[in-house]
Amino acid sequence: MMRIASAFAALLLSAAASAQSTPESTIVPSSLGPLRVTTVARGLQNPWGIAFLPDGRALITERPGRLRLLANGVLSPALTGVPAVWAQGQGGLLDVVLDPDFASNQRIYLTFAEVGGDGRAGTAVARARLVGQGLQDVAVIFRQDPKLSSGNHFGSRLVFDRQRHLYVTLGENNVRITSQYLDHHQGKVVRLWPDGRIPADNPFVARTDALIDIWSYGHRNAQGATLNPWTGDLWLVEHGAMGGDEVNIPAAGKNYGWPIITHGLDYNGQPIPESVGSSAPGMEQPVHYWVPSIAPSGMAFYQGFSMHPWQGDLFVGALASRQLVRLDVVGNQVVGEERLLGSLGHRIRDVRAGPGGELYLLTDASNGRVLKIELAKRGWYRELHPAKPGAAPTAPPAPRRKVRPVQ
Ligand SMILES: [Ca+2]
Repeated sequence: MMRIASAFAALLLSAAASAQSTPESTIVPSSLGPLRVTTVARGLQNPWGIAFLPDGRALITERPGRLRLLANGVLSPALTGVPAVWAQGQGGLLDVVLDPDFASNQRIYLTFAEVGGDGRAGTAVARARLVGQGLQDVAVIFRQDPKLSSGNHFGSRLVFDRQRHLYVTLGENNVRITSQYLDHHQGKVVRLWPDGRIPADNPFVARTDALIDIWSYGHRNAQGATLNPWTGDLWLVEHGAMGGDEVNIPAAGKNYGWPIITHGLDYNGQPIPESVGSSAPGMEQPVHYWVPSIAPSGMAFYQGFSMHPWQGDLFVGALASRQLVRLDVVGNQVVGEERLLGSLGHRIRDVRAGPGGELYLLTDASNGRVLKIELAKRGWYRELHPAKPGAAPTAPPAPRRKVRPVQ
């Protein structure tokens, strides 16, 4: 019996090894040349965030509450020390990012849904040190207050800027009007120091009627955010209801309008009850929006090889439309849009730039995957110098229009 069991185990191991040594790869078209899509790993349960370590390994969250390491196509068991999460609906273990000084302090940051005494949940942020196969010195540095979610709209992406402010996107917990309440964390972006302290130059620090960690408000549910590497500005994508998904560049103290203004409708096809239309004084317009909805999630600017055809482009993962969206960006404007990977049918949860100038995606499924995306034709740009990781670019990408203009 033991012999059969070990033979079976050996067979499994050999099957796993062969799966790793011959990763599944496919070619799909794009306006900038064919793309190679490679499955780097599979078997992840609703993976949500991926963060690359300096040594090339990657941390990946799974929404039920596991954090795993990916090394050479092999997933580790769940790391120890991860905070307990409320894995209901859209809640669970969500984003992961590294500290800007990870190489010296081994710190990472996680967002997760945390339940309160009345059974409602909110977004929380923990930081910890990654030591071997576990987390140590785990501390919760932020809690959404109050907790209003019964399973919807947690946000929640984490982004560091160049001054080491930590931005956290917070969903409105599906309680629409709270996005406009400055004494609520719902529908906000907050700006913190890495230990949870509040920067003295946050926009509402002088207000007695506002939470002073708020950076911007009037957001619905921002499940994607990233730093524009050329401007240093935070960019985010947020879900609309029926239409009206938005790209915004949240500025200090500004109101992005939800639910008072929106380019979409409620799910029943009627106007959002609180809405006055698509614009109003004192409320910011998105830099780009989608009708019908694509359900945007993770996003990343491409900053790889300096002359790469993707350089300066913004990639957005879409859940509902099951695509990778490439946006042509000039300055703070979106001037073109291309839909990619639609033939593969994956809900795309996260998009990150990888260490070798590729894009990495997470697919949202019970058997979720890590996909690597690259231009299939290895052309002249490969000869050029790659950008140094973390280095400030010397010049913004030249303005250009590569695909059809946005209507
Ligand atoms: Ca808006």
